[in-house]
Amino acid sequence: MAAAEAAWAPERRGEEDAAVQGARDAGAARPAVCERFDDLGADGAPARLGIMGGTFDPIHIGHLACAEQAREAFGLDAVVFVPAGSPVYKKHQRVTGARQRLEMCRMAVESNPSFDVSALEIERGGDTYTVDTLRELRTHYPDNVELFFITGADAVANIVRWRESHAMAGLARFIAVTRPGYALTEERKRALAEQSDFAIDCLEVTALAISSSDLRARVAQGRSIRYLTMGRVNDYIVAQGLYREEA
Ligand code: DND
Repeated sequence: MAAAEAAWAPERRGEEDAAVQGARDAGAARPAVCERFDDLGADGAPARLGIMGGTFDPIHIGHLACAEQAREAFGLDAVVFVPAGSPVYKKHQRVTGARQRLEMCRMAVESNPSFDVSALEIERGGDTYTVDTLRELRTHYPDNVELFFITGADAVANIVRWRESHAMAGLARFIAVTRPGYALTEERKRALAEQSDFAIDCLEVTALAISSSDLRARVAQGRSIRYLTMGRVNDYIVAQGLYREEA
């Protein structure tokens, strides 16, 4: 499939984020982002990096398939999964420890040479906001690397309420993937375009009606989640006794 070309608002490209510029001017050290793709774009050639943010509690094949299909459709050179350290919007619910979620992500992506995992949101500490992550990535990678934040259509519908959403709009392009139960209707696409200055590209991916909450519930009920996530992740969940006591 040809790389999807999107309606990226060109006027935003040249808009420099003050925090990114400040960090670059100060010669901020480039903290490592991930193992496989830290040097992406270092040769000066144009490159595209996908960023798959999530709580990943636990990661499952719905996440992996949507990242893979976004990679293919948008000609992304790599996709980095970034598990949230402390998702602010999930404070009212129990979230598995960051290190365990990170470990599961690593196990899930290991067989795909185009995928990697970054611990930057976990290592940053404090509440996790996507704008901080995008600024870190924008500071780390040279301008010839274009950033694409991949998100489900359900999450993207609220994106204007995310912290500093206006700044986020200038830091990356956004890929909204369809998710069962949340169709990207023309009306919704129009509403998104009208209420924000984001460059949001919609992508229809294979419908997989899988969610982390469903996986947790299954484990708590003693049911199998084999094939709903990668084999090693399944084994890890069993070995660590995760999700057994989920309500
Ligand atoms: P979730 O907790 O919804 O992720 O977080 C998604 C991202 O939004 C994270 O990077 C958050 O830090 C960020 N966020 C949310 C709210 C506020 C702010 C930031 C802020 O900065 O203010 P999940 O682990 O539940 O899922 C990961 C992604 O995968 C989501 O985009 C979800 O919609 C998508 N997804 C599927 N897509 C297609 N088919 C399926 C899917 N299951 C999950 N079956």
